[in-house]
Amino acid sequence: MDVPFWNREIETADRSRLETIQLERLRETLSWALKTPFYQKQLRQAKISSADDIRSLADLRKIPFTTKDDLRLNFPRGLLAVDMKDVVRIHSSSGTTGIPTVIYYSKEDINNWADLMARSIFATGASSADVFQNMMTYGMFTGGLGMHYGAERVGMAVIPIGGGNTKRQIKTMKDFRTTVVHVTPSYLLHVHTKLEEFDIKREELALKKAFTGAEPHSEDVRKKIEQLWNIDAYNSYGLSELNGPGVAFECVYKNDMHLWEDGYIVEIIDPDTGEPVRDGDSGEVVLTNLIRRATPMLRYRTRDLAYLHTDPCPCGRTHRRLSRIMGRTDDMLIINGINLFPSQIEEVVMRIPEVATNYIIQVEKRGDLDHLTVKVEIYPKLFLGDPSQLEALKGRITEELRSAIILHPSVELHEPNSLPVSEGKAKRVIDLRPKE
Ligand code: DLL
Repeated sequence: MDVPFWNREIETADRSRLETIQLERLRETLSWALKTPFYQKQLRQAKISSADDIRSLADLRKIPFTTKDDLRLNFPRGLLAVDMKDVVRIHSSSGTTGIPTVIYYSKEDINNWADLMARSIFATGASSADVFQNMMTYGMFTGGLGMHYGAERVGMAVIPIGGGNTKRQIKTMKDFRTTVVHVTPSYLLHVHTKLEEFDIKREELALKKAFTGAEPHSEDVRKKIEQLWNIDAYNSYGLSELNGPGVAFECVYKNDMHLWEDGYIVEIIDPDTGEPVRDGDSGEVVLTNLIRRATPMLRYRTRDLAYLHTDPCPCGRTHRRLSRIMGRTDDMLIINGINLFPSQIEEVVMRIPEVATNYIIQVEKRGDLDHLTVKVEIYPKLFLGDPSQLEALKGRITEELRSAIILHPSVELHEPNSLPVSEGKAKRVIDLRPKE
């Protein structure tokens, strides 16, 4: 397989070289962090007063974790390390609690981020020959502008269409002969259901690749996207606190995401104890940003659950690969005392060939007990057949769910496009239980 590199030297650097770079950049990041009110206090408590207190990568563990609450409590300038005149971009998110977080970027920070993005794009084999439709929301969300700058750096023809307006998305794909899209997986599946309605056939489009990310999705969702669209889909991971997209990205081999270790230090910890897990075990992803000056980020607890591959990738890149995100420490549902991650349900339903592209998980109280309902869309032709077949399908889905998750859910079958859909990140779980 042809393995393209944006920066071969750094992407294939051996471990000791990468670690040397990491230590040097960690020390720099620490000195920038010490310019912020938040880290001054945080590091003083940990008895760290200068970069000299970090002599090896093992010393990273002396540094306390940073959490989303720290960012919220120190809004708006508690983590700002440079003068406002050196800031060229601000991204902010409001999140579910309504208390915002903010990330500032200097010119150099944007430059570094664009480079990581360009490297990620190149790793998939995309290039300046591609027409790139950026279907992620622009604005404060980092998925739009973050990817945009990387795509321009690669020299792609960028269409900054942003999220939503499905008809326009499809028409634009056709008019400009789009070859690569950047989109949430759930929205890309939804767009496929609309091709017929807008009278456009897949063969009229030039689409070859999709960069999918910003929300959890299983390997079966990737397969569904690839089969329905007849394209290659590459998983892309990132979060606003660590720039945005471009933290980890799949290469042409599509066997999980290279995490750019000259830009970030990754740790996998046990979320309960904060201690590192054994090599290859899963746990919470903790990230330190090595190349951002305006808002340094040390040991950020992402709440995302994943593991690191320990075996090398055939592409020759030495940067370790992060698995698919299996869930978040804060999206676990407790149903009648049983722990359940929404991804466990997705894995079951998306494997069933009759299931189409969308599903919803609903939890409610019935008397004293929690009740789980899984609503799935199925392909329309199934509604035309014998109703007993629908009953049989429902029974099969219920049975497969029951054996995978122990709980006994109700299953509802719905027609395509009847369940709510989002043009950005999907909202899969509706929890109607009263808040305690
Ligand atoms: O979602 C940044 C991004 C944009 C990544 C475009 C990829 C593509 P936030 O809005 O801060 O930033 O949300 C970050 O989304 O902590 C994960 O829980 C989830 N997430 C992001 N990418 C993936 C992925 C952007 N590939 C949060 N798989 C993260 C699973 C993902 N979850």
